[in-house]
Amino acid sequence: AASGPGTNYAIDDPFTAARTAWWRQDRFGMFIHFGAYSHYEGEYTSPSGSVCRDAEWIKRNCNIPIGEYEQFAKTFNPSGFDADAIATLAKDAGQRYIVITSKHHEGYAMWPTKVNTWNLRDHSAFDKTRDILAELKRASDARGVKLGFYYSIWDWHDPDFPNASTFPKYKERMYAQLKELVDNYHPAVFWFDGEWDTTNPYNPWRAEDGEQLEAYLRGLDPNLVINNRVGKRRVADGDTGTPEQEIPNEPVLGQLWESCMTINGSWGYARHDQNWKSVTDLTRKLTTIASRSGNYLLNVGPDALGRVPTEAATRLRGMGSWLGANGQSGAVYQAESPGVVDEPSWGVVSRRGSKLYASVFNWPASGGSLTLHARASFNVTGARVLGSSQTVSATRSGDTVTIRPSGSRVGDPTVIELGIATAAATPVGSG
Ligand code: H79
Repeated sequence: AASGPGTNYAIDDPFTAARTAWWRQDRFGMFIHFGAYSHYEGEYTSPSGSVCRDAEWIKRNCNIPIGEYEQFAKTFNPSGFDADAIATLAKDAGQRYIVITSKHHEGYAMWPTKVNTWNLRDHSAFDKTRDILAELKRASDARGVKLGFYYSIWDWHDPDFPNASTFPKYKERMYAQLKELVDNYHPAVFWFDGEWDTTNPYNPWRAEDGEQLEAYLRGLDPNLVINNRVGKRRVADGDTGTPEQEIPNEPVLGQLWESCMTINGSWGYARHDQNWKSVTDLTRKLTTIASRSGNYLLNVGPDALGRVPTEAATRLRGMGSWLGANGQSGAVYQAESPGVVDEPSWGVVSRRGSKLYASVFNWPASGGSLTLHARASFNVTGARVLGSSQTVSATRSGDTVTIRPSGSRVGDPTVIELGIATAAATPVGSG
């Protein structure tokens, strides 16, 4: 593909590009929100004694004066950050890549950047010999898990950001930081955010800044997978669309996509937030996303010491054990939207090659059946319930496929595998 400022990378077709091949198959990643905000653990008590709760937005939403925020960051000491434990957790969860915040809106760099001192090395009580991004890179590599970086374009700390005349100086520093990240840690992904900033008196980010930034990154490493929040043209920017806390209703045609979601209700660690989603809920979301050809980037927020909350770890391992029994089959990894059937009311259906994988959320009552509406001509060649020896029949009549299991469910979701034979991709009704 052509490169250089002004290149429209939408014509570089990320759907088929070699750089996105792994990403299109892997489907499930771990998002990690970790920064100086984590030191508050979601709660700020002002000098007058009033308590304000938030998470990674605590500085803004609780109006913490910058001097106070900087002072508090000096005591940030995430000595419990254990990269091996985190990479093992991701692996056990069946997550094949990790995206960690290298710098969130607060502007605080989580690696020893040489660009400024507002970073975990120079502005904390943390061990000055440690570099958590280097640790996580090593731990991820050792387990075959890919590592990527979130990087906020919007910066609340750098005074040169929200000002047209000084913005070029900010941009130079941002480019220098991104080069440090590429040179030092060789990330697989860049996940930008905050280009949409609407709350500043002045947001300097223009569409051409996005195009130029993307070209710059392609020049640093042509294999980078880059999300669409690099710029302001949305589907024309980057490789991957980024629905946040939502699942698109249909397969998205214009761009590869990845739903990012929280495992409780917060991105950054928040002690007060015990709103943990269940393993079933999370697994249903994962299969739903995969059945619509998307990826799931599921977030955890380590606490002030850098430890992933037990409640999050337990749920991730629960998903991993479900994936161990069902995911390898094609219900998730390498799965795509089936194309040949409509999404049923009782679950979702994904496809890998000549197999359909029906993830059943609502199991039929004894003697009952599940039906699928076919959109193309294919024959059903067989059916089985994963993790069960029960017989299951699947027959097609007209455009209705009827599935009759004979026993009870083995999990939620329970996966039914259907073999299909497509003679030709002929639409229903044309013979
Ligand atoms: O880092 C987490 C949040 O702190 C940050 N993004 C996630 C990954 C975030 N901060 N605020 N918001 C998200 C809410 C703003 C969302 C929107 Fe949008 C910005 C709605 C419209 C513009 C996201 C970006 C959805 C569409 C574009």
